[in-house]
Amino acid sequence: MASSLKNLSDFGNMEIPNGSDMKIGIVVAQWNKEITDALFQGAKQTLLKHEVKEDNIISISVPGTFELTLGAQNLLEYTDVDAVIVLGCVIQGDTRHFDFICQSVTQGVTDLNIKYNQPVIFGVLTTNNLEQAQERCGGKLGNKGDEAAVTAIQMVYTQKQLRDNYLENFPID
Ligand code: DLZ
Repeated sequence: MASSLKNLSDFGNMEIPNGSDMKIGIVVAQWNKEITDALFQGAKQTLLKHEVKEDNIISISVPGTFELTLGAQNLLEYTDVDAVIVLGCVIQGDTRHFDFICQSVTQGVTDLNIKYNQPVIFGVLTTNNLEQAQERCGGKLGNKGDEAAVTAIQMVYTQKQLRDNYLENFPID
């Protein structure tokens, strides 16, 4: 679990499916913009690397991490994306705001996965300080945007496989 042991951009020997037939939405929070811009660049470059077409990457921005859930819901509701990645960065402060935002977005994203039966990928950094966030958006611990992009591709692939195989074996008249 501890990300200090893992580089977020290192996928080892993992087989990563080809994304050329996938459409992916990305919602980016504008709070801590220096960090979330870097997360976005990581996610986008990783999607392109795995052959998701640039025209099939649809991105929108929202004010803060709290708004990521509604941003993702809007993409699921009004576009034909196969998956949505939410990118944000919440840094622990002196008050309990951190806890409420983290709790809200975690539950919100979980609920969307179930409600839409589509992958909504959690690319939110929740750190004690700015330095920890910098390490995880392209620093020495990799980029959580890369990890989120690979996760999106894997989840879309798995879901397509299940749908295609099910229809092949149990065709609907
Ligand atoms: C208000 C707030 C605070 C204190 N901290 C963060 C943060 O570290 N990261 C982040 O993405 N957003 C923060 N916000 C803004 C909230 O997410 C939200 O945009 C506002 O509360 C308005 O709903």
